[in-house]
Amino acid sequence: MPPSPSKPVRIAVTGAAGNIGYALLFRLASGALLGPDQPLILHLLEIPQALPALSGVAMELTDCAFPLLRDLKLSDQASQAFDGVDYAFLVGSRPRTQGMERKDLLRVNAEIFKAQGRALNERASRQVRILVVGNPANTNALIASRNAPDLAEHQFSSMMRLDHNRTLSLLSERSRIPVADIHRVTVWGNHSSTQFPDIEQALIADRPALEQIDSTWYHDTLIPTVQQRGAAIIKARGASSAASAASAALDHMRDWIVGTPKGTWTSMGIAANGDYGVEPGIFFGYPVECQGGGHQIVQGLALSEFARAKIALTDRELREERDGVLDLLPSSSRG
Ligand code: NAX
Repeated sequence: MPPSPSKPVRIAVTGAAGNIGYALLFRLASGALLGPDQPLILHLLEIPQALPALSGVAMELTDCAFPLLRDLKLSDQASQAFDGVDYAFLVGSRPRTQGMERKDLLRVNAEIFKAQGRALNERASRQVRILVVGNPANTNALIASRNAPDLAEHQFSSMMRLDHNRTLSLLSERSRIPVADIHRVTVWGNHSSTQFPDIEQALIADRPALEQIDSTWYHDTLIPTVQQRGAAIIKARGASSAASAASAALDHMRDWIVGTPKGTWTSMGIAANGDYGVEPGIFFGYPVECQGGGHQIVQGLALSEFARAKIALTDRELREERDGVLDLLPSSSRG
């Protein structure tokens, strides 16, 4: 018997004509997120100037004749693009241009994510899951979430998974143990150079990582390499990491939907509730277990003084980012 046709799910991608969009859309349409039996409709949002480029991407998607791809909707209006969507990848954002201060970048993007939060609140499925990739991702997620009072805070997340995957991969290279046998890595805090890739709880082939990895390499090589990896890729490639970011976005969303394997966890930016001394409300990279479509912070980890200091540093940066956009943050009371 052929599988019974299931209802298509609706997936929004913003910044769909950009680099990450180009790496993400074809994998989504081929079933990389929800498997080979789940049809989907892609809702693609761009700014008006990028609609011609987006129509080219749409032609290519059509030319792939993906059996799962039932429809494509292109728009420059967030309210149209988010209509009824079950999943939203918020990738599009304004890049930093020459002479632009970091705080100006924060402000222009804050306005974008305020408007998109409102549109998601009005138009998305009530069960929508939202992943913010566009930088500054953690604070953009905070803004979108606070401007969507009818959706729950836990429906929003920001991407730390690229940093998490980079950490796994460096550990694998160093220990010569496959990535699949490395567990309990965490990237805490902001997706920025203050992030803290933490291997103090990690297991490599079921044994503590710190018994196998020397602490000098951990402190002086692994941490700065992960923190600076984005810049290193731009320098080498002349363009930012797009394929690995798209892959990480799929990993993030898939774990959220399907669950993290038993005995391990992933890193996700989620609204802090004070756990591990982090300022409540800010979106912070935490060790997270996903189950039954939800996520929760891993509890009870014993943190070293070194880890606490690193977490405090990235927490401080996120508070400062939040303080720069306070006027765009309605109170957190939700409907
Ligand atoms: P691109 O500049 O190639 O693409 C961005 C696209 O977003 C453009 O096509 C632009 O027209 C569109 N856009 C701008 N404003 C928009 C709006 N209001 N609504 C809809 N679309 C809009 O950048 P790309 O390399 O794709 O990166 C996208 C974002 O991901 C950047 O902010 C980047 O910094 C961020 N990243 C985040 C990562 C993370 O781990 N959280 C890692 C990768 C990446 O650096």
